[in-house]
Amino acid sequence: MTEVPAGTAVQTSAPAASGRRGRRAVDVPALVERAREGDARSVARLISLVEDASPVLREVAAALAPHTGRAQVLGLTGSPGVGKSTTTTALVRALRQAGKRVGVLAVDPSSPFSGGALLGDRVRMQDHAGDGGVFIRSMASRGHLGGLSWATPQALRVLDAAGCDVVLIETVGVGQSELEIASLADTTLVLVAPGMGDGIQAAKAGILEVADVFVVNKADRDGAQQAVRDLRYMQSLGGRYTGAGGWRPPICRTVASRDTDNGIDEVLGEVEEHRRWLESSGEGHRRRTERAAREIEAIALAALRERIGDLRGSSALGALAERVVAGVADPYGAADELVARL
Ligand SMILES: Nc1nc2c(ncn2[C@@H]2O[C@H](COP(=O)(O)OP(=O)(O)OP(=O)(O)O)[C@@H](O)[C@H]2O)c(=O)[nH]1
Ligand SMILES: [Mg+2]
Repeated sequence: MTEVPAGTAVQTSAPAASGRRGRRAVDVPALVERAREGDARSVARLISLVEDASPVLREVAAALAPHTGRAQVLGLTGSPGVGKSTTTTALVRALRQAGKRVGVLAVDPSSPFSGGALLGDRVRMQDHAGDGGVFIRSMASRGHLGGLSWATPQALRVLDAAGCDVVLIETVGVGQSELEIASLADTTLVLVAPGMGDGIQAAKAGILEVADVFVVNKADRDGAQQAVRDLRYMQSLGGRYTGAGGWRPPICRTVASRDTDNGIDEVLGEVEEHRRWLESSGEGHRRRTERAAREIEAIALAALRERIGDLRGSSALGALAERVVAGVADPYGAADELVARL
C-alpha cells in the first residue's frame, strides 16, 4: 500500500486516499445535478473528488457516465513559451462569443503539485473569471506512472457532463505528454513559433505525427513564413495522413496576443473542418474508443499495482522470495504464482 503514489490510487477493497480529507458525506447525485446546471463550485468539487481518488470515485464515475460523450476535446501542445496559454485564452474568448460553454484543463506534466506552476496561467485566465460559461482547472500529473492517463480523462468527463461544448487541454510539450494529449483529444493543435527551430524539433519529437492542425503563433515576428515552410517541408517527407481521403494537417498563422485579427477564427475554422472529417471518416469514433480503452487500461493497471502493493511485505511474497533464494523456485514461476493469487 505505502508504495502506491497518491495520484494513482484507485478505490479497491482498501482505499488509499480516503484518510487525506475529512470524511464529510458527499451527496454525489446532487453534486452531479448541480454541475449539470452549470454550478462552477460543484464542477470544481467533482474534479477534486476524481483527482484525489476519493472513496466516492466510482459513484461519481457512474453518475457522470450517462451525461458524457458530447464535448468536443481540443488538445494544445508545444514548447514552453510558444503561446499555448495565450492561444487558449483567445480560443475561449472566440468560443464564448459563439455562445459555447467551454472547459479548460491546464496540465503541467512536470509539476508535482496541483496547480503550482500554472498559477501564472490561471491569473491570465481571469479574463474569464466570473463568466459562468467557462470552467478553468489547473492540474498536475504529479509525475506518477501513467502521466496524464489517470486524472485528466476523469476531469474531462466532469466537464463533459457539466455541459461543456468544447474542452481545451493545454499541456507543455515534453516527451510523453503530447502523445498522451493526442490520445485524449479529438483534435490536437501543435503550436510552434518562429525562430525556435520548432519545426525541426517537432519532427524529431514525433509531434508531426500527433498534429491535426499546426499553429504558427507569434506570426508578428520575423521568421513566421520560414516556420510555415519548414513545416510544409517536414510534411512533404511523409507522415500519418498521406493516403487518399486522409487528413492533411493545415498550417495556420496566429498572433494570439492580439485581441482582433489574430487568426484565431481561422484556427477554429480548421478545427471545424477536422471535426467534420472525424465524423465522415469514422476516425472520430475510432479515437474515442481508443481513448476509452486507454482509460480502462490505466484504471485496471492502477488497481493491479495497488493489489501488488498489498502483497509487498506479505507473508506470501516473503515465502516465495525464500524459495527463490534457496534455488527451489525461479523468479518467473514465483511471479506467476503471485499473479495467480491476485
Ligand atoms: N509577439 C507575440 N507574443 C506572444 C504571442 N502569443 C503569446 N505571446 C507572448 O509569449 C509569452 C508566452 O506566452 P504563453 O501563452 O504563456 O506561452 P505558453 O506556451 O503557455 O508557455 P508555458 O505554459 O510556460 O509553456 C507571453 O509573454 C505572451 O504574451 C504572439 O502571438 N506574439
Ligand atoms: Mg502556458
